[in-house]
Amino acid sequence: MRIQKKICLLGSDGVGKTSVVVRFTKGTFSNSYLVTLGVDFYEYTFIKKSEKEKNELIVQIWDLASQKSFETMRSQYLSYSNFVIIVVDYNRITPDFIKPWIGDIRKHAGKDVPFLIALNKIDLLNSEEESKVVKELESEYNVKVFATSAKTGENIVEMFQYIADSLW
Ligand SMILES: Nc1nc2c(ncn2[C@@H]2O[C@H](COP(=O)(O)OP(=O)(O)OP(=O)(O)O)[C@@H](O)[C@H]2O)c(=O)[nH]1
Ligand SMILES: [Mg+2]
Repeated sequence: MRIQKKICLLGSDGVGKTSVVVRFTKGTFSNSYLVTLGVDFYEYTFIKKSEKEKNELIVQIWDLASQKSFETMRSQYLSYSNFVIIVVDYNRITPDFIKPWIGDIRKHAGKDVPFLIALNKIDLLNSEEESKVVKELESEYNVKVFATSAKTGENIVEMFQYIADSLW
């Protein structure tokens, strides 16, 4: 069996959307910042083998630009998503950096489309603070939160694996 699913990455400028998906699909990280214009596409295949068969889950990952000027384009790209990741920079966790994206998911992807928060750049935070912030966000938005670092790779594979498990 082969199935194909679509995941979108949303979030404010410079939070690390591209870095997260590049870390996952290519295993690399760059300190330099290159703004995403429009959308970038990535693909990854998850394989699950049983005695009888080999199953493949092909995920298309859409890395959506954050700028206001791409709003119309972004809203169209969000449709038919099976899962959305909102990437948040741990330095900027006020509702302004989260709520509008949840609104966009509900409006353009669909009201039942699942999403989670990647609390990124966690390499710059100590672990005590990390678990406190994760708990606060989880209870405030009633959503699963992964503390990630595209730089060190922390929780990147775990997060995509969690999503894949929910999509099979
Ligand atoms: N320390 C640290 N820096 C990160 C991490 N993720 C991304 N960065 C840095 O943050 C900057 C922005 O990263 P991008 O991945 O380009 O951000 P983006 O969300 O794709 O930005 P836009 O395309 O403009 O929306 C770059 O300089 C990255 O190197 C991380 O986990 N830790
Ligand atoms: Mg980008």
